[in-house]
Amino acid sequence: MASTSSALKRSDTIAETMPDALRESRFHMKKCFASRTQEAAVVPPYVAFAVRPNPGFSEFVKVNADDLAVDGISATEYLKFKEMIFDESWANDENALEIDFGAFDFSTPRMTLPSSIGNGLNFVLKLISSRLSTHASCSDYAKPLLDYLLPLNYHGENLMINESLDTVEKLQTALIRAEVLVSTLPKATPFPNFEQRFKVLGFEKGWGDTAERVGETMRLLSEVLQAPDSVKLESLFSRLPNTFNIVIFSPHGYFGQSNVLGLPDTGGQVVYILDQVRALEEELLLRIKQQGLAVKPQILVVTRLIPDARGTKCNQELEAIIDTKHSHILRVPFRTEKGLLRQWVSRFDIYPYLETFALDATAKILRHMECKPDLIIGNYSDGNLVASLIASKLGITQGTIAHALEKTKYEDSDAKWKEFDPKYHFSCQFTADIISMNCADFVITSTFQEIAGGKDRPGQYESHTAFTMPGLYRVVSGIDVFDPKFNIAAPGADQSVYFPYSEKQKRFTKFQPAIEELLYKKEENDEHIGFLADQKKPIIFSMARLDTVKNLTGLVEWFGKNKRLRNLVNLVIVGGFFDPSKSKDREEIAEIKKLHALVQEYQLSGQFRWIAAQTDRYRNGELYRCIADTKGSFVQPALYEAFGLTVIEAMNCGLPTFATNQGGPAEIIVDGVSGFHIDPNNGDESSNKIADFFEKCKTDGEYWKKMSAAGLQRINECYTWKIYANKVLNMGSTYGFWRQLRDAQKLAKETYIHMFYNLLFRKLAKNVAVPSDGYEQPAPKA
Ligand code: UDP
Ligand code: LCN
Repeated sequence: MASTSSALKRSDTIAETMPDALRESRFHMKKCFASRTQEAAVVPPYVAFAVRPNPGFSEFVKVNADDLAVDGISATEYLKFKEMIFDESWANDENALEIDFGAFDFSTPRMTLPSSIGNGLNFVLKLISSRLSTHASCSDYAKPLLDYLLPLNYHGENLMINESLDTVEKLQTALIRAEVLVSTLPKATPFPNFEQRFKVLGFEKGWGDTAERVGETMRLLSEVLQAPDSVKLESLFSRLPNTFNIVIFSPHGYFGQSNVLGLPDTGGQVVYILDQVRALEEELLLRIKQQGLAVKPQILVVTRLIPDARGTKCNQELEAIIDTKHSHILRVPFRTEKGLLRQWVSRFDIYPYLETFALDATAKILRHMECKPDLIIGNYSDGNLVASLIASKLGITQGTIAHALEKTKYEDSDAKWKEFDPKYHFSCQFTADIISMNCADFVITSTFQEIAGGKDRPGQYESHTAFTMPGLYRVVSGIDVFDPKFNIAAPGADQSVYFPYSEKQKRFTKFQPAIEELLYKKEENDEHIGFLADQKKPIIFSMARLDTVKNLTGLVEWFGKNKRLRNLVNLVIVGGFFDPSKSKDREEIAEIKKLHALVQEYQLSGQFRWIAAQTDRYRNGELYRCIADTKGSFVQPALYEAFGLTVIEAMNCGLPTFATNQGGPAEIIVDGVSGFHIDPNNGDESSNKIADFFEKCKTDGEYWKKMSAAGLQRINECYTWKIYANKVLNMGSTYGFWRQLRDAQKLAKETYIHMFYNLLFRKLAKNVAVPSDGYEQPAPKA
């Protein structure tokens, strides 16, 4: 725990200040414990505290109840106190298995400023420039960069430089000559016109499509070779022709393009991955064109093939991704010795299949792409594990994404793992998570809080810093949130679907009659119940899966209770089914029943419309805009939301948005500037905040438009897929070089991880039951 120990060295550590404070002021101590203490383990005569003075920092102290002596303790000591409560003999076992990934990172410089968390790329670029300058006195200071450029190729054809430029000096001299040549040409001269003259100097394709672009790229490289700096390095890495083929793993759920949203384990992650692919392909095509190459990029989303596909296309092996030219979904079935599994399996039960899936997927990917991918990205625990296995086997740069890690969702999910394991198999999942976090060259996150949390709540990654599963293993250093592998690249919303209500000529008018019915038709049917008597009122709107955490029932209750709000607006929600017997999900059934009860209790008839879950994103886009036409707003009331795609969809459509202050939306929206935060645990305050807004809109004719425009401005500045794709491709390129610079260290860590995987994960995965029937035999090989 490199970061934590550096935090402990500060002169105002809790351990140092607490004894005085205890003596002097009970008030201050109470305040300290109440606001900063995450956990306390009482093992008389000690009380051990895990204290979190700031996001990303933790300290551990023990207080002796007899004499109030306070001592700082290590993570190991603290975790042992905690274990005493759950499994005393394990806590006292001198040989209990302890995992310390940090031990392999001692030579990796760490960031120290909390404000740098999530901006690892920037830091790594600085590290690379200092590495490349350290040996500036000797001639081969930039050798690692040359060694990286020399093998660049596409299907065996050299790119950028050929083997004649095998020393840095030769490269520098040739660059000067080539720059002179290029400077004599008109800027727009196409590369093929001077390709032959370039070849003679040792240069190949890939520098640019025109003389101007080629000249710029050469100048960048010359400047980096002379004196590297992080800005020039980033520009250079964004131009290198090193990424053409990308594989994204997302095995769980129903991964498809239609009729899948709302099926078990299938939500915003699928929307995210598909939009991500479109954005990455667009950016790749642009980069390839600017590199002057005629290469077809390929992006494959590799998921599970489900023979019992429930009316989806999840039983198709290959499916082209809509609105892309070269990207596909490749589905690979789960295979056991009994055959190919036909049915869907929950993401919690998925672990026994992943190793064989990774093997089979590798063969299919290599056959489909006819080469190794350049970049592998995993999604969620299962996808990340598979990505790690394949990336380390093939030696490929790896990024991971985890939209919502499970560990923080359940209290004491680590210490009580034995209780949870029969249903959730957290022993497998948390093991898979720390394996892939440590394997990954870079981690893509959507928000800062996902990494390091907020004032009161630890981040999803932060919760893997030190934890214990008594009887299994104790992690004293799982991941460090100051590791420069962490990057924030927030997703966007597809702007060809979610665009402002005011762009009249683009509006999907064909949906408007159906939407008019959806919102206002008095008769109830399978798609909508309830009705809106006063159609002139603005609508407050929400759309989500009908999970407890999404809190749609909370919103309905707030509305029901707030007369002022009910007088100002109507409420429309989209989610779930109306008939609880149609659902198989316990949580959803409870929410459906609760919604019906709330409609009765608060007599919402005439002011509330409930629309069933929707699957057509084009119609949904127009629905958001129709709500904007009523001068309404979007409300996202979740108890916790990891990111919140609906928030940015609504803001893209120009809907002023109120969203939960618990999780990602608190970062997406600047409260009172580009929308509003609401507290899901304080319904009265939240519903009054919404009512205040609509009252103000009545007196200030411009207020609604002002907030709508401010939301859009926020989106265009920070939350677009273009920004995302650019960042992620720069990560792939830069971390690809960085891993090469740290080859020996990476190998040592990989060996440790491999041992951990082999000795532990495989055994745990074997303990997860697989269905006894429901298999089919694979087709004989052609
Ligand atoms: N969505 C939908 N129909 C519904 C409910 C949600 O198409 O009935 C879409 C919504 O537009 C968004 C995604 O599902 O694109 C939900 O993503 P979000 O990040 O808000 O939540 P998640 O479901 O991933 O927790
Ligand atoms: C999963 C979630 O729970 C949402 O908060 C995210 O918006 C979605 O994935 C996409 O990242």
